[in-house]
Amino acid sequence: MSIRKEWGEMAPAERISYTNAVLCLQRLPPHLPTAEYPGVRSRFDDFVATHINYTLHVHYSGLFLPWHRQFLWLWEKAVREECGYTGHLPYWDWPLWADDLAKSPLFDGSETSLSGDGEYNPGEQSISGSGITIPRGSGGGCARSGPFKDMQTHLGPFSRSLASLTEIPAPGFDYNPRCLNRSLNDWVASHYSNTTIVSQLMAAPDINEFQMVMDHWPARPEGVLGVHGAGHFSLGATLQDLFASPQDPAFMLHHAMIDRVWAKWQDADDNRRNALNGTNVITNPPWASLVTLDTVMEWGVLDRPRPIHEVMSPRINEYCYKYT
Ligand SMILES: [Cu+2]
Repeated sequence: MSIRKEWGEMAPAERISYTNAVLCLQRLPPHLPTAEYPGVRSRFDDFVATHINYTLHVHYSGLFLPWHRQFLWLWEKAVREECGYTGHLPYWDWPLWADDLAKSPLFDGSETSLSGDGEYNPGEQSISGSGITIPRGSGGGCARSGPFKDMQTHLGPFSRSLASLTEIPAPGFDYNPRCLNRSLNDWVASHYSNTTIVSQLMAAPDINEFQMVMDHWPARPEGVLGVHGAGHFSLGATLQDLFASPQDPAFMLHHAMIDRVWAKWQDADDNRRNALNGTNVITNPPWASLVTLDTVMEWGVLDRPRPIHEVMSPRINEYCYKYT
């Protein structure tokens, strides 16, 4: 049984070996063809492009939890088998650091962090939409310290508007090199990813309520960020990008926390183990098919297609992991 630990629980050397493995995936050649995917320049980008490819199916839908569970597992396998990492996937325990992200071992900008805040960008604006205004964060420019200070992101940026999207919008898979953008946002983290919200998730009586606290779909008129969105809006522009967000190395740790809470919630009651809701299309339009345990999911070049039932517990099939 492998154990996925919280970032701060890992020894400094273990953290560095993880970030070194991420940097290694950024140097390895991609499996996707660059002719068709000009922005895919590395093995790391294979994961980003795969996420872009399936974004319109695997968010705000019934595929969200199961698809990302397998995506994380494929990522963990890649850092281990292709880059020699011997640990397991770490997670970001949101409430521990929600009041002061810059002091967290994840984002303090040290060599043992995932890099910290970006340089101050006076042009960063607050974000308004769906009845909520998110004040700007404290950075807004490039991350300039820690392991990812020199990394380049290659894909995106995508527009924040989801209005009636039926195909992958511009810029698709174009090559657009930029730095890792960070803007730590304690306002988002402390309001929307605190202890109370994690307790609400764990106390959700059914999967509908669980997904509601996670993502607030359908969006509530008063404008509330689900804890999933809160993680994405806590760190800056790179992680906010619904399509290309796996370019921020914090993505996998944020989603590991989502997977952790889901797994613990599933384990708390037998009726929850195979609970699913929603469809296979973003925001669950009325014409989309409801997902079932037999709905088949895909990960492109990363994996074979799999029915949802294969991923409904961290202790079945190829899985054998748990979270601290
Ligand atoms: Cu995603």
